Parts: sequence; structure tokens; C-alpha cells
Amino acid sequence: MARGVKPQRKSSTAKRSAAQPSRIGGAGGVTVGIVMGSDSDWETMRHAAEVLREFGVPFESRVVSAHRTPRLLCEYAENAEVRGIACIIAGAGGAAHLPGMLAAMTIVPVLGVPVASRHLQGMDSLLSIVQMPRGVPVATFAIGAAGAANAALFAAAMLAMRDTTLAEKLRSFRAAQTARIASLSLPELA
Ligand code: RP5
Repeated sequence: MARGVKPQRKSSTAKRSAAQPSRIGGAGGVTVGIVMGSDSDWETMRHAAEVLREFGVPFESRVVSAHRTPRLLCEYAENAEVRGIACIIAGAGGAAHLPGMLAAMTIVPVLGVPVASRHLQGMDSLLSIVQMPRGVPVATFAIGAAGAANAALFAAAMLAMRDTTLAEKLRSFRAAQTARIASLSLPELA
């Protein structure tokens, strides 16, 4: 599932700059790029995809590895702006160079998601992504599914600044979340 380009429905503000042909997926209607270092990251990164789908933000999901497909990484970064991609959500685990290397090659904002790693539970991923040198920022989120979902919510919030429909969806989401938490009750002590 994660390997193919999956353009989703186009939102009212999808940026439509003159997209150029590229072997990186089509030009069609992609506003957010979700990329990850391996298909093993999909279980985490699908949470970003699900949020974007819920909000009707067009996106694609791709495996782009900093270490195993470095040329593809370069191509993806170099074409992101001209394809009209508004931001890139990049998830990786371990020596997680994908978000930082993408950020090094494009001015399109990169949102980094540390994927939990087998041996160090994602602390390696987190530090690899968050400790960028001054001048090349990666907005870094929490380790794991919460980080992936929040990266998508953050992307939606950025897009909502120029999309009143999306802004209204975000307000409704927050209101529903607030109502749900406010209605919670705890069990009585036995
Ligand atoms: C990283 O190595 C990937 O982002 C993934 O989190 C990790 C393990 O990859 P696989 O060995 O599962 O392909 O590059």
C-alpha cells in the first residue's frame, strides 16, 4: 500500500503550479507528500494518511529511502515545489536522515516523524530528525503514531490558513475532541 503514489481527492485550495513530468508519481492533485524510509514505516505513517483523508486533503504516500534510494530522494525533493506540494511529511526510523536530507534540498516545509525503532524505541530516530543544524529546519513531531497524526493535523492547519472550508473542519474536529474528553468518566473504586 505504501509504495505506490496514491493521489487523493483535490481540496479547494490545492496548489496547482505548473507540474512537470517526473517518474515521481503524477502531477495530479497532490497537496501533501507523505514519504517514509521503508514500507515497515507504513504502520506508523498510515496515521498521517488517515488524518489527511479525513480532512479531504489530497496526498500521496511513497517509500523514499535516504540510504537505499538516495537518488530518488534527491529527485523527490527537487521536484516537490514545482509539483505544487505544500509540505512533506517524512517518517523514518533509526539513522533517520530522510527528513533532514529532504529539507536540505527543498524550501517546501518538511514535517519529520520519528518512527519507533527496534533497538532504541525511536530515540535514535527522534534525535536524528530533531537535531538539525541552524538554517535547515525540520519541524519534528512525537515518536510514533501520535507524531504521524499530529504532523498531518499540523499540515492541515497550515493549509487551513488559506482554506476556510478546511479551517471549519479543523474547528469541528477540535470541538468534537473537546466534547469527547469532557464527557469521559472514570470507574468507581472497587
Ligand atoms: C529506516 O530503517 C526506515 O525508515 C525504517 O524505519 C528502518 C528499518 O527499515 P527496514 O529494515 O524495515 O526496511 O531507514
